[in-house]
This record gives sequence, structure tokens and C-alpha cells, in this order.
Amino acid sequence: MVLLPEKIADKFKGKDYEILVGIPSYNNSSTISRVVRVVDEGIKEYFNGKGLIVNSDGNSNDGTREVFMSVETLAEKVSFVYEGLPGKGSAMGSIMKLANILEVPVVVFVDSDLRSIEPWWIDRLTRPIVEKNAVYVTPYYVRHKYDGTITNNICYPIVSAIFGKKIRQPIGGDFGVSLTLIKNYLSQSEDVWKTDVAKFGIDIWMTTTAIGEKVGDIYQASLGAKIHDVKDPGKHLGPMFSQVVGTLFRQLEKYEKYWVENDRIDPVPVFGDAPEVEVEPLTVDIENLKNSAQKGIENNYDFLHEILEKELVNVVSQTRETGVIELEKWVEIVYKFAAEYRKPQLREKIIKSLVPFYFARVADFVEKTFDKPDEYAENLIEKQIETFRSKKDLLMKFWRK
Ligand SMILES: Nc1nc2c(ncn2[C@@H]2O[C@H](COP(=O)(O)OP(=O)(O)OP(=O)(O)O)[C@@H](O)[C@H]2O)c(=O)[nH]1
Ligand SMILES: [Mg+2]
Repeated sequence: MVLLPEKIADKFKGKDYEILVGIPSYNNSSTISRVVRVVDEGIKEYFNGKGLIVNSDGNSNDGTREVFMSVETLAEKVSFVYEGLPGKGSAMGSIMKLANILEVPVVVFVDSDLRSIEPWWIDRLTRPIVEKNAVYVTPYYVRHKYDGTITNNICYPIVSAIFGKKIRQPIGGDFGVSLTLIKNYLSQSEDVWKTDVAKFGIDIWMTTTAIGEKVGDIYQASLGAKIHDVKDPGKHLGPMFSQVVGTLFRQLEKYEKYWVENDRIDPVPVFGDAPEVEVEPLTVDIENLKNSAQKGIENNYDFLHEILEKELVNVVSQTRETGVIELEKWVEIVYKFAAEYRKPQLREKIIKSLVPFYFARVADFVEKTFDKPDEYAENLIEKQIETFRSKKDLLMKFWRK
């Protein structure tokens, strides 16, 4: 359970904040001051300064909290170290709890490594809630074609094709959330805070809960470019993949009724115009990706043989040989694993042995888009949704077995 010392809330009670902006952090001293400054400007411009800026930190050892507190702001600020499992989700959960105690009508979450945040992001992320009837606003930004590989290869397609809401950045991290939805999140089983929801599973959990609970409308906020501390998928994203996808699979199980019956893909309105932007370069070590894929499959070879149907076993040996996997086979593997994930004793192994296929999928995507413009890559990502959608029957078949 994410606990927030009541006394932190006590200090800020009765102040009638119109907005609370939560910033989770862990060793972000070099980037957090810009985030705080810009957030404060946004609160000044769009909420007359009547906001609270909250830093929920994972006990950083680089002075992140001190930097946060040292920025002079019009809005009030508070920084604390959350309790609970270490991770982004625990940080966010404690912010939710504080917002709930203080009854702040709208909450914005922004990452502390953002370098492209602007004051008007605050407006874009909140106006659909304040002026329309949205309960949840996800970010809509331009990213480098190889930033967001977990988003592009699994989260965006499944949220669209299976959960039925075309949300381009379901795990973007920068969200607007109404108090109504915050209360819904906090009414869910406390046990979720003992799972990967306490870590990087938080974003996909928030998005799929917002969809599955049908609390109200969802919007996307046009934010321009996402520029942040980027990661090479093959080197840094394995653990994040496990946490995000493990949570996504659990949510498929939890909201089974919702998606089994749903056959639509609803567009989700984008609020605001897209400014002209450029993204920063990002290099991906493709040989490393392929090697990690091959090695990972080798290490899980017996297990993969055990759980996969005859047809998919061929994919295993093929991917072991080449280090890449094409889209169709990737979708089949993902669906099979999602269904098998419901067996508690297999969970850990399932996710661990899916990671090398994710590396292989990214490697294939990089090979096919390497010398192509971003628009070409974006089109491919869009097309993937059709494949995930056309194979929904296969997911059902695996699911019912
Ligand atoms: N409090 C806390 N915050 C964390 C922790 N891990 C990550 N965060 C914060 O969560 C936010 C997002 O983390 P990043 O590492 O930038 O991940 P990301 O941008 O979602 O992922 P990529 O798109 O893959 O780079 C940042 O503000 C981090 O400081 C943690 O263990 N504790
Ligand atoms: Mg980041």
C-alpha cells in the first residue's frame, strides 16, 4: 500500500487548490528545475496560481528534492519520499492519495526528465476536464521513431485493437486526471500497489483502468514533441517491458468482459493544435538487439517449446536464428502469452521469455525503417493496429482454451 503521512496533507488542508501537479522523481536533479519552473508558469497562467506542486521522490541521492525545493514558485510546493515498493507507481499513488485528501478537482502528472515541457501543456492536459466532461487526458506528442518502442509495438496496438480506444500514447507518463477518476483509482484493490503497478506498470494501469471502468470521456492533449532522457531499447528497456506488459496482461484479464464484447475502435479526440516540432536523434544498437533476442530465446528454449503450439514453435527457432520477428508472428506470440499469463505460476516465466521477442520485434522494425522518414515509420505503426485487430479471434481462441 502506498502510504502518505497524514501530516503532509494536514499542512495543505482547506486551501482550495484548483490544480495539483504531481512530479515523480528518482535522481533527476539535472532536469527537474525546468519542469518545476514551467509547471509554475502554467499554473499562474491558467489557474491564477492556485495550485500545489508535489514532488514524490524515490529517495534520490543526487539532490533532486533540494533542487525541486530551491526553485522559486508562485504556487505552493511540497516534496516528500513516498512509502511502499520503490517505483514510479508508488510515487504516483502517493500523489493521488494526497490529491484525494485535499479534494483537488484536477491533477496533472508530469515526468521530471522532460526537457520539452511548456506552460501551455498544463492547459492542454486540463481543459478537457475543466471545460468538457473528460476524466482522463493522455499526452499526444511527436517522438523519435525509436523512442517509445514498448508503446508502439504492444501498448498502442492492444489499447486500440482490444480495449477499443485509439490512444496514441497510453503510457506517455504525462496525464491529466479528474478527481472522480483519482477516487476510482484509489477504490481499486490495495493489492495492486504490491504489483508492477507500483513500478513502471502505473501508466498502462491508469489508462486501461480509465477505459475499463467507463468513468467518463478520454481526450488526448496535443503537446508537440516529447524530449526527455531517452533509452536504447536493447540496453535499458527489458525490466520496463516486463513491468508494463505484465500489468497490461493482468488488465486484459480484469477487463475481459469489456473487451470480449467490444468490437469497435473508437477515435479519441485530440485537444489543441499540433505545433511544428523537431525531435532529438536517438541511436539504437541493432546488433545488440538481435544478439539479446537470440540469447534470450536460447536461454528460454525449453520453456518456449512447452507452452507454444506447434505452429508457433517454428517461430521460436526462426527468431533464434535471425534475431528478428515479423509483425504477424509477433502478434500471435503476444496473444498466446497474454492468454497463458493468467496462470499465476507461469507469470514470471512468460514475461521473461517474451522480452527477447520484443527485442526481435524492435530489431525488425528498425531494419525496415532505418533509412526511411519518420512518417513512414508512423504509418507502419498505424498499420500494426489492423493486424492486432484482424487476429483478435486468435486471442479469443487462446483465451478460451
Ligand atoms: N519516485 C520515483 N520516480 C521514478 C522511479 N522510476 C522512475 N521514476 C520517474 O518516472 C518518470 C519516468 O521515468 P523515465 O525513466 O523517464 O521513463 P519513461 O520516460 O517513462 O520511459 P522511456 O520512454 O522508456 O524513456 C521520471 O520522472 C522518473 O523520475 C522511481 O523508482 N521512483
Ligand atoms: Mg523519460
